[in-house]
Amino acid sequence: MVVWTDFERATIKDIFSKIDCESVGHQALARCLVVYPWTQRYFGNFGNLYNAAAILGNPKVAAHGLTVVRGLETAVKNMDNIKATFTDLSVLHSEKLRVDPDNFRLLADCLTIVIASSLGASFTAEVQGALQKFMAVVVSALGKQYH
Ligand code: HEG
Repeated sequence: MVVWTDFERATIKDIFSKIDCESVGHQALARCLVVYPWTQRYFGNFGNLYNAAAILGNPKVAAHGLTVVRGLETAVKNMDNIKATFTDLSVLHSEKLRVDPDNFRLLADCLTIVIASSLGASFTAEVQGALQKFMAVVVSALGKQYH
């Protein structure tokens, strides 16, 4: 089981209470699709992903970005049980969506970058440490049902 310090718990809750979930999700998913273009293959039904402007302007990317952040919020509410919380989501990504689990880290990094730029100076090294630990646990949990 993951052990969280009081600082880490408080920091993660604080980050998710402060960020604009819609904007962070949208920007992060758009970045993922631009920076790592092979991730576009899972979103064949999203329509126009032709270039960075099209990706950013695509309402399905915005909507799905919010869905991803809502998923993270579920993990924030269940910090002592993230693996179990994400069992079904991991099965879905593995068996139905067939997402290569290496991609979880790439999206997690994009989320971290967007959150960092939205928090500005308050995104200290210690805050980054807490967020990256949280993302690592999420990435691990999402990859747990792959076999
Ligand atoms: Mg995934 C669906 C969360 C990474 C591709 N993703 C979903 C859903 C959630 C979610 C909550 C909706 C599940 C449902 O309908 O029951 N995804 C989620 C998280 C992360 C992640 C928290 C990592 C931080 N997803 C991820 C990555 C890819 C991907 C890296 C592909 C590169 N997700 C994907 C696709 C769908 C979901 C294709 C279905 C989208 C749709 O058809 O609307």
